Amino acid sequence: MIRSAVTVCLVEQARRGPFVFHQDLQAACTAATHLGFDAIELFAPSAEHIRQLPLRRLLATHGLGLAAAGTGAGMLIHQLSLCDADPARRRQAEQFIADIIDVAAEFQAPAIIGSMQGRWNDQTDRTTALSMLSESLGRLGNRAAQAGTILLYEPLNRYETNLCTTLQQGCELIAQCGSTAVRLLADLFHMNIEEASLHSALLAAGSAVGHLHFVDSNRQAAGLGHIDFTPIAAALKQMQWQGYASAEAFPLPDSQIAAEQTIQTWRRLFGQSAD
Ligand code: LER
Ligand code: MN
Repeated sequence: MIRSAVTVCLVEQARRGPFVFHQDLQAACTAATHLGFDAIELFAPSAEHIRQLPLRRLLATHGLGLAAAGTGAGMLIHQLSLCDADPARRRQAEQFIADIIDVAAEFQAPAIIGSMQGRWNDQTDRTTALSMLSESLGRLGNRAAQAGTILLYEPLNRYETNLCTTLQQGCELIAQCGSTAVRLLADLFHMNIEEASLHSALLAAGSAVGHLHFVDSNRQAAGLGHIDFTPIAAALKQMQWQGYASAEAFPLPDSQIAAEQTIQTWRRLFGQSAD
């Protein structure tokens, strides 16, 4: 079953970021549940912040799950990354993510490593950066497995990372990281920039795909850009893929309309009547 999710951002520094709902968790849960989403995906400042939220109560009263928790605030607020040249900063980056893995696991949800992967640069060459990232993915994946969940690794487009930009590169990285609990997050916005064919890339990655950022070519809600979702949905059905299609889109023209547009497209593609 392909379930629907919608992003909620509680990070002040990401107020203009590609998240459907911003700042007000309760209002976001109310809107998500009214529209029929299965879950929310949370982008929060830290694990400690998540622990202080009334998250369990809000999810329970709205009948929602937690699809995943982002870790990008570590980069955005603290400029941490898993391939920092400074070993102490790398340890801090890993700890920041480990804490989010632990709290997300309490909700049976995975953490996402996207921007926290970092970039290679003058201090850290590409091979060294990739091996640092791979070692961290191995340790963090094992931690996720111990906590009863998986870890999501997200290839990003070339303007956001210079490490892995395609699902194929992501597959190679996670295959040699030393943990079997790491899966790929396939973000259709990044894939639209980097992949020759979105549906072929998904089919080739197969069971390595653990989560989808369900969004259009222009980072707006699915249906508001030029991605052809029909072959993507067919590929996911052919793969018998199970997971969340989570809307990581700008709140354009506003949060409510972006959420409505997403769920309409999700229903057309994955709703029961679409089978
Ligand atoms: C940012 O472009 C993005 O896709 C996030 O999910 C990465 O942290
Ligand atoms: Mn994404």
